[in-house]
Amino acid sequence: MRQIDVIDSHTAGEPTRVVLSGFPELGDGSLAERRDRFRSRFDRWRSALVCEPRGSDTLVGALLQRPTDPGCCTGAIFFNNVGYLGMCGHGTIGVVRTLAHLGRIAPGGHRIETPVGVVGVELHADGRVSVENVESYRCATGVAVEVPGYGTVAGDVAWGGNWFFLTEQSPVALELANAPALTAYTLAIRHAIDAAGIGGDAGAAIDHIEIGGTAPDGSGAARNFVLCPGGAYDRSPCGTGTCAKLACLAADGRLAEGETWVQQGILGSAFEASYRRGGRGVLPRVTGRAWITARSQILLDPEDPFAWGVDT
Ligand code: PYC
Repeated sequence: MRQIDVIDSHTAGEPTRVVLSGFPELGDGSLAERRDRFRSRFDRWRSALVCEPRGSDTLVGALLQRPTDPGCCTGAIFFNNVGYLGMCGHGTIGVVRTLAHLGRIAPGGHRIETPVGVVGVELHADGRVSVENVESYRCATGVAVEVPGYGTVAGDVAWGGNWFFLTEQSPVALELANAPALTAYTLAIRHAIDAAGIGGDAGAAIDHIEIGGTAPDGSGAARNFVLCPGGAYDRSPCGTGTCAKLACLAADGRLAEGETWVQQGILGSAFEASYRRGGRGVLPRVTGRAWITARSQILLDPEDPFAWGVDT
């Protein structure tokens, strides 16, 4: 049987599975090249690691890699139930917490290489983790799309390490009880923007839909609902989605450089975020916390008909 060593954690409720060893060698080259090799030659390992029966639609995998940049403590390739992510904010916080759990890093600043660039991270003495993400920016504003059953929905297209369509229109309150309705709505938006040919830079597919609003408790706190590429909603406030949101807030003059933005997700758990100005957009910093939930060995039994995962 093949054995793969993993550590599971959750960041603000959203799970991450860090793959430590037992994965096939992806060779040299940039993290983007190795991500492409992972996709073309070893994709069934992705589904074995994060899909049922060992995982779920919400689980994000993080495959640790030798960095090409000697200043980085590790490289990481993020993947989910349907494919690969450029960056993953909650996943990066999970990776840092995992490396700390293993005694591989101490509190302080570190760097992690991803397929979309190097990100800075800081492990705080109290266990919180800050991520200094790749530059995030808005590439289109006031994009209107006809969404069958919902009418015209207007929003922005922004990059936060993944591509997002962000709208502040929601048919229901942003609360967990409405997750099925919010999922149906955001899926309908995604189909509509695909059908309308709306994309990010160079027509890149927009695979995350983010609704921004306020918490239903009357506090006025910012809350979001984020649909992930595989149809599940992010249980956390979505790190890259928070960065895309910062880029839009900055572009609209609604958040000043250095000001703190507290972003709740649909569970009510929160990230704290701020930005510095970048060349095209903003250089975001997002802080959150992850907890280790399991250390285990994934076993791939050649006799098991579902050894390589089930695409539900
Ligand atoms: O935290 O960036 C994030 C993320 C992306 C998809 C799920 N979580």
